[in-house]
Amino acid sequence: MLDVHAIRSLFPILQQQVHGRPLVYLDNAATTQKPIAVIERIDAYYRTTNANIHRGAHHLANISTEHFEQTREKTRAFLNARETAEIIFTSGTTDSINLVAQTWGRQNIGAGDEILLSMLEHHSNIVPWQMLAEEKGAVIRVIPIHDNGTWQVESLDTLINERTKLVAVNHVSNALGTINPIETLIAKAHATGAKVLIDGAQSVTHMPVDVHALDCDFYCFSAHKLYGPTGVGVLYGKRELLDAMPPWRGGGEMIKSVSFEKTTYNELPHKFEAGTPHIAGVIALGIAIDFVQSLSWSEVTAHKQQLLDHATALLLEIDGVRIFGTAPHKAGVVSFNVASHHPFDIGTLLDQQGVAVRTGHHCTEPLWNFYGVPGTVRASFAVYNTLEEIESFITALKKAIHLLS
Ligand code: C6P
Repeated sequence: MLDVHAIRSLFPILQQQVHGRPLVYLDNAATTQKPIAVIERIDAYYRTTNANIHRGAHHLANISTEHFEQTREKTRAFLNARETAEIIFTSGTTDSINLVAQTWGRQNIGAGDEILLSMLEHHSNIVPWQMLAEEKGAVIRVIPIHDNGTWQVESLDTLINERTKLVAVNHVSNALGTINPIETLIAKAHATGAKVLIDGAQSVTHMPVDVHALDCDFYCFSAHKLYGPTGVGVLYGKRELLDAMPPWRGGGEMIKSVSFEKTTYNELPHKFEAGTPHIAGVIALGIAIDFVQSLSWSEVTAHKQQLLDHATALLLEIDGVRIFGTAPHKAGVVSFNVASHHPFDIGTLLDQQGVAVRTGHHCTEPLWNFYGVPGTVRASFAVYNTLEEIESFITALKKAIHLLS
């Protein structure tokens, strides 16, 4: 089994008290905490090798470039992409999705074409497509869900048709934790020639991802949900698609040559990486990937399942609790409301007892419109959470309910 206490000792932030109580951090779907090795790598970069990459002919620039490119190779291996040219560094999942919408999307989506999303999408995987659809006269369609928060898979046969140009869905729902059957969807989409973008923001910490085996066309994630720094994201794309896509942001690094008459563009992946990137952040993502790879996936998923099962069982013992998202396959997320208490009130009272959760719509407003509630309280788990923390959370929740009643 996972040595959770050894893992916890690697995360300095977890050792502190909040409002006089030991911190119980259950807001991991929003962002995970960072192991000391990630924090120290950022510090070491600025202390010893800070220099702009890919341009200097000097020692520090060469070392920084080498370390930056090492993370690209680690990311390639982590996702099992075929080549490093298929790994683009962005500022996060949101940025990765916008990149695809503004390049592949503007090039390939026209009037009357359909973009298929699901009811479970984060705003980051809705709004960029709406903006594109508005500009092009394209149509957004939505995979409906059952009450338990799973896709109505049978609807895919009619929703995916010859007008569907793109299907863009998340692998794991941030709001409910549902693990979606993307393999089935990818096969159906490809059968009609549609491309598939997977929003992997919540999946890369939960399970091994093999983009080659999945055969998805694009896969996006954020470093900060994978124990890495904020401000760094990844876009994986199949080389043939990335090669055919026009660049998006113009500037340094993404060009081969510039004159006032004509500019030619750089090779992949640099074509999509205009300007100075978050060099320290990308290098530290490499350390975050090392951390995740040092753990056993089967132990990580088993541990998170245990946390989820324990939290779910204890929540269901409390009068008035309604859990949203009861899919048979879930990642470590539990979203709930208690009677008519406002989620924000519950969250505030939990915070006062040192328990950090997220409250509100979790950037999935259409989903809460489906359930007819404005939002929920959401607890989300990471490898460093313990069963004792789940119990502290439930004790604090009971106290909060008592104070509100
Ligand atoms: N979800 C949450 O609390 P960025 O902000 O670009 O790193 O990630 C956006 C994003 C996209 N898709 C999914 C499925 C996500 O969960 C998120 C981020 C956080 O649920 C912050 S809103």
